[in-house]
Amino acid sequence: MTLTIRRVQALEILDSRGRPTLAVTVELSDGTRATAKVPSGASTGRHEAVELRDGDPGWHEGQGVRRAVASVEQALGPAVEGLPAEEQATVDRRLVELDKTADKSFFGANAILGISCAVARAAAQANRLELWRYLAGGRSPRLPVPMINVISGGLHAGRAIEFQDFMVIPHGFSSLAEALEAAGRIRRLVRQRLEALGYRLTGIADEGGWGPRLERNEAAIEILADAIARAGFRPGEQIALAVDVAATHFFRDGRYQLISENLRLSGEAMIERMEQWCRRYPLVSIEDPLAEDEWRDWRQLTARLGQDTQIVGDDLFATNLERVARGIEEGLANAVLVKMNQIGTLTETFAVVERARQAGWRAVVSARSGETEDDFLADLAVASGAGQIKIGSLAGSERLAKYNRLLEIERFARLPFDPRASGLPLPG
Ligand code: 2PG
Ligand code: MG
Repeated sequence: MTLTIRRVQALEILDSRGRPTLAVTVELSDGTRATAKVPSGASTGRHEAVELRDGDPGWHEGQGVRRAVASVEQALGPAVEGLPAEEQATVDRRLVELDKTADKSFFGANAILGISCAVARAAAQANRLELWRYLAGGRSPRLPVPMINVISGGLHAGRAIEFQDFMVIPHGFSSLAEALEAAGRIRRLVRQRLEALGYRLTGIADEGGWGPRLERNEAAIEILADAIARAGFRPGEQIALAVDVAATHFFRDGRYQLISENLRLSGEAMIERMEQWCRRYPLVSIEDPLAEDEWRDWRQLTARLGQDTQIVGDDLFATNLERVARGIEEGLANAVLVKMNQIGTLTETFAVVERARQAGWRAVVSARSGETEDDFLADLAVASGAGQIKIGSLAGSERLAKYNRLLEIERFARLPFDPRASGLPLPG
């Protein structure tokens, strides 16, 4: 008997920043019920699908999502009721068609994504399949290597420094459990080092990293490289470095405004800085080193660094298939960051990973800076076979839920931890 969608409900809940987001619950014809919770970014790109907020100043300062909740229950939900739950593409297409806009601004990508994910989870549950296995279908699942945030700046840390994420990639380990243990050690050593240098750490940044007010952006990467050495690893050999510059968010009037360093850099100067960092440090992945619409500079940077370094487009592509396709044609990068809520449905998210793969590009499945305890992302990363995941730091239940889910998948599904399969330019 075909499993159909019987009912869709939604609820306004709070995310890791204490801001409203949606939880969507789907009930199927066999009585199965499943819920998905929607993430939310801070450093959002201009080309992302629209996250609908109420704008009512009397409720969460305009950040409420009660209109999106109403859309789910009164328009989108009823329109997918009766559809076959196992036909994700059909359900997603119906949602996209109903919205009619290119950027999902009518009903909101947050409302649409909640339904898309909850339907998948319910269908997996009804089939008694692990979510990653259900989502994988005919794809080859893969345990991803994590990029783990240790130091934060930009919009996630009160703009103490401008570059947003300084991360470690623990790749020289035979299991994810060992890789996480090593990253945890680095995180603690970095804290000790920062305190020894006189920085007072009174809290953590939005993704669980430390957010010290360093005097230069490069200091963050120096401190990371130093901690890796102190932990007894040869930098690069077992643990490599990655950054998310998130450059769009400090680009004004044609210049990258580094207030912490009292500098206003041109695109060319940013490219030179990245080149220098690649020479000095075991930096293997650079995300959004340039602003989202500076295509000429992106092409330049990729031509100069792309051979040995992963160049990831986040705000640049916004998980949008058309933008990724143009980026591939024009050689703007060599990897894509994949965030479900930048585009709004599971089907479109998988299409982006697939397009990247066809082009020989890499893909990094990523959380948002505003997250919930939902661990869907871990299953998505495994199912997509992307090979890389970015969740944030080893702190906060909204991050740990996903790391812990990956540990569970590693242990019980016996998927091997094989960082080489990620396509990352790793040494050796
Ligand atoms: C990013 C993400 C996660 P946000 O820029 O890659 O680090 O941040 O969710 O704020 O866009
Ligand atoms: Mg980013």
